[in-house]
Amino acid sequence: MTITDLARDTSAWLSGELESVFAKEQQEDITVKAAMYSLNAGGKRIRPLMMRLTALMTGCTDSKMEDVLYYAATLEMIHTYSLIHDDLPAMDNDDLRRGKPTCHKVYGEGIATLAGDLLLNTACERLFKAALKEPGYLYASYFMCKNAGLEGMVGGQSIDLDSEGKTIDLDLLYELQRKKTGALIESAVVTPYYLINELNELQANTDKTACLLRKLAEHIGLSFQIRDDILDVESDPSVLGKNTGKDLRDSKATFVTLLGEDGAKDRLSEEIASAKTVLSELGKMGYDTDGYNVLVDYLEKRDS
Ligand code: GRG
Repeated sequence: MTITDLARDTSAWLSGELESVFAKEQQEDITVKAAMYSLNAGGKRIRPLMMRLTALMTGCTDSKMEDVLYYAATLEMIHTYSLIHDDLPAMDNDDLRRGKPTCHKVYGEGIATLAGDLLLNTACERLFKAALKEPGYLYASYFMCKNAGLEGMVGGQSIDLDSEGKTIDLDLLYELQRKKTGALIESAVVTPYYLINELNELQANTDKTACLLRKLAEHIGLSFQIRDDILDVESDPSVLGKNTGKDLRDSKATFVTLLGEDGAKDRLSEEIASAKTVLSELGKMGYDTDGYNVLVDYLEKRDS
């Protein structure tokens, strides 16, 4: 099994669900067109890939797998909304995303703002709908919403914007990244297990596998972000599908600006090693961790 196999299988698994998040008759609406433009513009689909891996690793049945797919598409909608808004002139002001012109470059700022709103709102509708149909999914739906909000991605972005041009310390950088990037990755790694076992909050906080999955998510999230910071200084836009050198341009604090390139690479190696230690603990519990080991190896070296 290689990362290419995993990415191909995930993309095939996800594509039909993503095409149908808006009904045919809704697809005439300009905001829906803009949302679908960004949703289907490609992207690594790394969060859905993690959701599939957790589901397969923790013994998902076929019928539950359909629900994991529904939640995977929903998380990809939340992620895509964040990218559309992040690219707006009022935030990062970017014209290239996923190798294509950004949403506002194609549809204008107003429609792009609405497209992001629509993706987030529709994602929340889907989470409510799933929990109405299956009350055992209520905590999983709540968890995914919460991780997108102030305790998660929005909170991280808020610290990020507030820190531009300022000197921040490593502790604040960790908090920023844990929220901005780590929270959605935690949703990806953990939610399938909550769904499969229909866990409530107390069970989610005490179950041994759930605790290990959250630990794994933390190390994967940091590995992902540190590599992202390294790629911003080392990569080429044609490979990365987005512009590079932005962190320096915007005077952003990153693992590279605070630790230097070598220091960031050392931190990345430590996070990868910690992720592997958690995987070996999961392995000792009888879980097949091969897929996650392939993913973690990829995160250390990914070039896009
Ligand atoms: C607007 C609330 C709000 C949040 C924006 C996503 C985000 C928060 C900012 C984007 C800037 C950035 C570099 C974030 C950290 C890493 C990250 C999330 C990169 C993009 O995710 P990938 O690499 O993208 O998974 P693809 O296109 O492959 O899906």
